[in-house]
Amino acid sequence: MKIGITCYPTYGGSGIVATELGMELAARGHEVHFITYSNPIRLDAGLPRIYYHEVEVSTYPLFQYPPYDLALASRMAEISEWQNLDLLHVHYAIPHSASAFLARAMQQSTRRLPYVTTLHGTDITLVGSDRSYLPITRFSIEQSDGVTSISENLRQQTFDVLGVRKDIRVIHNFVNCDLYRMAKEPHEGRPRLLHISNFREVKRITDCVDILARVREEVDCELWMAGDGPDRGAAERLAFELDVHEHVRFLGKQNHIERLIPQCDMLLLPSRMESFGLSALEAMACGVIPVATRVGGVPELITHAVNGFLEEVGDTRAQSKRVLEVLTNPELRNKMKWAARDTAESRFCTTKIIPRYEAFYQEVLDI
Ligand code: GMT
Repeated sequence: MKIGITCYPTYGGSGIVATELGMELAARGHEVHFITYSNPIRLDAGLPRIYYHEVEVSTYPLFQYPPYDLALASRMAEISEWQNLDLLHVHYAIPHSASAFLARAMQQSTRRLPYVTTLHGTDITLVGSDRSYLPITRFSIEQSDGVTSISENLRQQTFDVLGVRKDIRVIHNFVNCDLYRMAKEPHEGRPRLLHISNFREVKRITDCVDILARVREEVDCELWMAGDGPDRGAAERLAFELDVHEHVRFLGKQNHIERLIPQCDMLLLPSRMESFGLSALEAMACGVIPVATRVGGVPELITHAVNGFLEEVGDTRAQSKRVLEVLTNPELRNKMKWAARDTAESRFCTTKIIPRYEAFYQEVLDI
């Protein structure tokens, strides 16, 4: 198949899933065309059958807000025609789904250009439910030729919050289990906690610092913070206030997260909301045990006290206790890290999930 993929190319779970999906599809013989405003961060554009088409948004004094969604629709329409694409697959409903709707409508009458929309989370739970975007989000989702959601919980929320009346196929996030592997040797030095995100408010990254301070009352350990975003300053300030700043390393945005994760012992994911929790899955594939919050689709991945822990949002005391439980009990740690790896391998490996996307595309094309 010839597939056009659009996503947010910057740091964020939806862009990562879209990029890795594209690369996996290309590895399986499909031709994949990324149509985005910059090169997706994890994209290896040197791979065979991968193409990148930039969306240029020109500005004009009249435009207080340059119309990116229109530039995207134009680019989608022309690339689809020039490259003879079979379908468009857009990740994150706003505004990509509406742009794909326009691109589809712009095709010559003899040409069919179906589009698939994948819902990732905040496109429904935060932005999509905002009154200014709700009608167009619902419309462009319902107009899609196929809709997928990355968890059962998000599927249900799309019905409940947005009132969408259309079938939605659940296709969970995935991980490449050959790339994301357990460390061969234990790392040197003290235990290491890890957090990975784009440091937005919804991620509650200051909770990670609070958890570190609590754990450090009993066990000497450090915290690695991978990523960047608006709440970094608040986390740094709290680290000073709690006198743990010497034990927190802000690593910035990381391109090879698969090299970083195996150097850590536990992953913290204290989010207020999480439709799935891709970073927890990536950690689990490396045998790094997650301590997360019981929100959204996370329980579809983590089974409490088996392959990770689930605690209430904001309860840093309970979350730090779970960290201590693992760090002070090598037997429990060993059992849980293998259970985590097994979950990733048996349910969420690319080998299991990518064929589900391929089958879904075929269904859409066959309609
Ligand atoms: O929240 C993020 O880190 C980014 C966000 C996005 O939409 O880019 O992530 C969402 O999509 C990921 C990939 O499908 C999911 O694993 C995350 O759970 C989801 N984030 C939220 O729901 C907050």
